[in-house]
Amino acid sequence: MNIPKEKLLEMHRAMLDIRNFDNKVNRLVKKGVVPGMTHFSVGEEAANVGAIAAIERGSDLITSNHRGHGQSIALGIDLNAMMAEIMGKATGTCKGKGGSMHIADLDGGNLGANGIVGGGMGMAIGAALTQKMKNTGKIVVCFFGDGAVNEGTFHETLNLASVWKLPVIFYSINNMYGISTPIKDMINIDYNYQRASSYGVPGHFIEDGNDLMAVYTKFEEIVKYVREGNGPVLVESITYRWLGHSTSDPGKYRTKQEVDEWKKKDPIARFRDYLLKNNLASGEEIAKQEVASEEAVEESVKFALSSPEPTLESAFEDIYAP
Ligand SMILES: Cc1ncc(C[n+]2csc(CCOP(=O)(O)OP(=O)(O)O)c2C)c(N)n1
Ligand SMILES: [Mg+2]
Repeated sequence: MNIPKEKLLEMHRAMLDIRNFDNKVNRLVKKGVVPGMTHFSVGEEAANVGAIAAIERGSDLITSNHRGHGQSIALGIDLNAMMAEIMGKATGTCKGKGGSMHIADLDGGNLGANGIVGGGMGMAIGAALTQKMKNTGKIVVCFFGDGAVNEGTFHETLNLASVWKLPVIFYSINNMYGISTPIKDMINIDYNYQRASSYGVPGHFIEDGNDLMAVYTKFEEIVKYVREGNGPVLVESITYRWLGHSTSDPGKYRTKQEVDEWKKKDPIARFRDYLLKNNLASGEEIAKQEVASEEAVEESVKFALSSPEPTLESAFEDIYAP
């Protein structure tokens, strides 16, 4: 594999930022500094970063779901503005009116996170139709969880995207639970990607979604296929969330042993070992990134804490499109 070193380190850094950022937000929620519900991407870093590293950042588009921190960071959002948004500050990406579940970054190609399970799918195919009609050459990646595949919109949008041959990748990050319900109790097939054939689209499976290189190489292949105008693809990767569904989850539906087993498959440690073993980066370079990432997250907290609250009048702004 011939991936420039700069790109490898960029992916490593993005995974570190996701982990450090979300662990920090988790601590801030517990301290009462962050209001509202938050859903974390810790443990799912490779499944997010590998996919986004294969698209054209700043040009291609994504939609995401309630667990969107990982995608936003992988796409290169400004961490200060993201932390401010999560704290409801005026300097946030949505001027503090969206919070964790509605992070959007239109300049970066992030059409927005979404609190409605399956809610990003209609947006994704609408955006994909625009790209096709305007011949922009851009593609859309629609991120969702394993729990979203039994929503009606999954079937409707996959079908329509297939019929209209839209440039969209439907990407199911399968962390094996929808809140407390195991996926095996929700579907009577082994995996979600197997549904692709019902809609006449190719289905792809990434068995080890904690292997960054496996996710990235599979996505490179899929992105090329979709960009060439061949229509949509459904892809699924298997990973695991280390933390609760949200900050209010006591986690009684799974054992500590199961969580510990998955922690041994840590996507960041594995990629670090891969870089070192193959002489693709030095220990010093990696350590430097680890420190820089922690500093950037601390900086984002300082920025957010010292930012102003939105004014009362701003509640009436940005409601209608000009
Ligand atoms: C339409 C709708 N139904 C139910 C919910 C409540 N809900 C929030 S997250 C979630 C589970 C989603 O599971 P999954 O898609 O696997 O994503 P994960 O949280 O595992 O990343 C549910 C049922 C909702 N937000 N929207
Ligand atoms: Mg899930």
